[in-house]
Amino acid sequence: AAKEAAASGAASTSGPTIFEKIISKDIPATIVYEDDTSLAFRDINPQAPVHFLVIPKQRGRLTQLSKGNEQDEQLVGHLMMIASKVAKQEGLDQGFRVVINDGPQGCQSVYHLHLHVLGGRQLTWPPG
Ligand code: DGP
Repeated sequence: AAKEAAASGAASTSGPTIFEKIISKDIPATIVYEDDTSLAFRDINPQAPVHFLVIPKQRGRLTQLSKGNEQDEQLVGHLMMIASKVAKQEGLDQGFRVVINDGPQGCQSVYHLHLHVLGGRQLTWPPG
């Protein structure tokens, strides 16, 4: 927990993130879905047999869910539907979890909005 807090505490909350380089294909990622507005790719540090992230492709605007406004409703809804669509594509027919970490206490480490989708094992509740 201390490690996670340190990691999120050290995260920069402004400027380009590593995800921008994944969007621009400057650094590799295992992409599982892409369309005009969104990208889904496997998490580099998977917490379940299936663990991918869904992110908006628009550059550096929405850093975290709590910074969103009415203009982002359609985008956030789209990301949610893509999460479900790719979960199906990944064979998660027994269930899965969608998570958005927001801010330091939410343990957010990359300040580019992203949905975590986790599945492929029995998940437990509550999360840490
Ligand atoms: P969060 O703590 O919610 O901000 O999660 C950020 C996630 O991003 C974390 O689970 C690890 C993942 N991640 C960080 N850097 C990279 C990267 O370069 N490639 C990939 N595929 N995932 C990354």
